Amino acid sequence: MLALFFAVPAWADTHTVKVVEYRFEPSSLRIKTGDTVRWLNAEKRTSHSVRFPGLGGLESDRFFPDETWSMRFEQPGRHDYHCGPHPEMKGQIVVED
Ligand SMILES: [Cu+2]
Repeated sequence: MLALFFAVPAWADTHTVKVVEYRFEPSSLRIKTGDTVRWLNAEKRTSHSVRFPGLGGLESDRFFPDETWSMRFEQPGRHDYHCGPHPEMKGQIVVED
């Protein structure tokens, strides 16, 4: 039997979180290890960022309406995040094994 291995598994998925009216939608998202999350700014004029206090404060650049920012999750666990300029905007990514 022939087995093939890829750095990025063929089954890895990309999920979209919409940023709209100062909320992350969905605010809680469950994904699999290796999946990518893409944040889409669906606002009319406000820019946002995504910041992970648990990942050493890793923060995206500000992204503007119709722009996206993507990140691939390699480690299982729960990753809480918030918007840099609007810390009251909160979300979480739960990465399953
Ligand atoms: Cu924001």
